Amino acid sequence: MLDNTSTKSLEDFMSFVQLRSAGQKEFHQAVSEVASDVLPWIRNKSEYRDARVLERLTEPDRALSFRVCWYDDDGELHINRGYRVQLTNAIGPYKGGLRFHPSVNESVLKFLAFEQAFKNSLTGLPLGSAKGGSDFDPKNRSNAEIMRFCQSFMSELYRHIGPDTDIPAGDIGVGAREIGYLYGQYKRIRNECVGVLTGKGLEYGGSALRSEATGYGVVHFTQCLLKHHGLALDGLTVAISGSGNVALHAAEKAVEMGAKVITLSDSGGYVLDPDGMSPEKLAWVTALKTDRRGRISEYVEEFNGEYHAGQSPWRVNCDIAMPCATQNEIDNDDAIQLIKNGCRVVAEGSNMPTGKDAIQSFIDAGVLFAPAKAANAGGVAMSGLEMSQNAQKRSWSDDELAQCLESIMLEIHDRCVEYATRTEDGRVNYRYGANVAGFKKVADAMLSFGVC
Ligand code: NDP
Ligand code: 2IT
Repeated sequence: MLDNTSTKSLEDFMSFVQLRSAGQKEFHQAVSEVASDVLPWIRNKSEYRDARVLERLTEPDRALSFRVCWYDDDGELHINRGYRVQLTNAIGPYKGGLRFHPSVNESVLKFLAFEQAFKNSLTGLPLGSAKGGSDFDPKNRSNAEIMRFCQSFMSELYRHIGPDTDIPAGDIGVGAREIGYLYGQYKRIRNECVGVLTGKGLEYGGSALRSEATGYGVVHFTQCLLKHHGLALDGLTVAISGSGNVALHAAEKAVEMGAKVITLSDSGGYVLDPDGMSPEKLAWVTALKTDRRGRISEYVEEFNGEYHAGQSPWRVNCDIAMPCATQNEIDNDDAIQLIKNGCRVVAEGSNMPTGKDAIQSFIDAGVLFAPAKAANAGGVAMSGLEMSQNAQKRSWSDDELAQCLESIMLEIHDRCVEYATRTEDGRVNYRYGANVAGFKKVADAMLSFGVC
């Protein structure tokens, strides 16, 4: 066992983490990004250092993995691996999404659960942190296959979750359809109608605005950041990656607020529409992706524009970049190109889309950088409000929830600003502010519990 590494350099701290989680590179990346801000902040705060709070947070409360067997439509048996990483319940029950994607492994879920701890803390709501999912690939699977997979997955997961214990939700590959199948199976097993999942359908206990909340929240946060620096969204050009839940709702809200959205993407490539995407064009993409489950390349057959196969949208001229697809979408070369092309703001819709050196390039160049744990927290915040509605057994109106979302995003912005460092010309370092503000609440709760 290494000495108390909270008192040492980032390198020493990371060697402690790497020793205990060999090969988990996404997890190391997420921890290193947080530790590079939190370690200097706790340097003269012995209460956190002596209790080794940051190190304890790098060891999940528990990480479960389980076998998931299911039959495809041809009667062939498949075996996938299911996971739930319960990172900390210091400030509330474990809370975080489920991801179904072939890239899912323990490292990816530990990074996502680690990020979730600080994000959930920033919302101001009593939400602990977890993440789960499977290496199951839902692409090109029939509804019946998705249903059988979800039923088999929940047949094990149900024993580890509960409305006051752990409340999963959606993420990549898990949307309204999957949440329906998962909740249906939970109900069959437990014979209980409770708020054990969020992102539920409106007919069976879901919250208005949950599906929109992450993307809308990214745009609300961006507006707060722009306003704080004397700027406005109206008339700015936005490049967005992804064409799933987060990307399409971010695009919709950005257009509503007067911005011009010129790109969307999927894992095949990106489309550039120099005229900008209207609400009608975005509605067409939503139908393409949710009803027909088609490819973004079809956009240019329907509308004007260019399709760039195998590329991401970071070579275009834009004022704002909003990565909304997956982790590590923007490397340092992309960052340098975006800066050259006039990008002034990066707002992360996806989790950890920007590499550590790319973040530093943005900050050094004076680009305003909104980290995921702050900018995309609207989704889990609305999940928290879904839990409150389920506990009260009532539903709040669209207007009430829209107002709650806007004010939560403003509060998150202001929490970041309160703890952030600033450049000489007054630009806020939101990465630092989000990491420290997110850490402080979880750490203070952990200190109250003693050593556990
Ligand atoms: P969806 O499954 O709805 O959409 C994901 C999008 O990203 C699709 O367009 C998909 O393309 C693309 N994508 C996924 N993996 C890759 C990859 N390896 N390379 C290129 N493109 C890829 O997921 P969400 O919109 O819900 O999630 C997007 C991001 O936002 C994730 O990082 C998620 O963790 C984060 N997030 C989601 C929240 C939510 O409430 N849903 C809340 C907060 C964050 P294709 O279809 O071709 O795979
Ligand atoms: O990354 C995330 O914040 C989510 N996928 C949403 C989690 C949730 O519990 O709503």
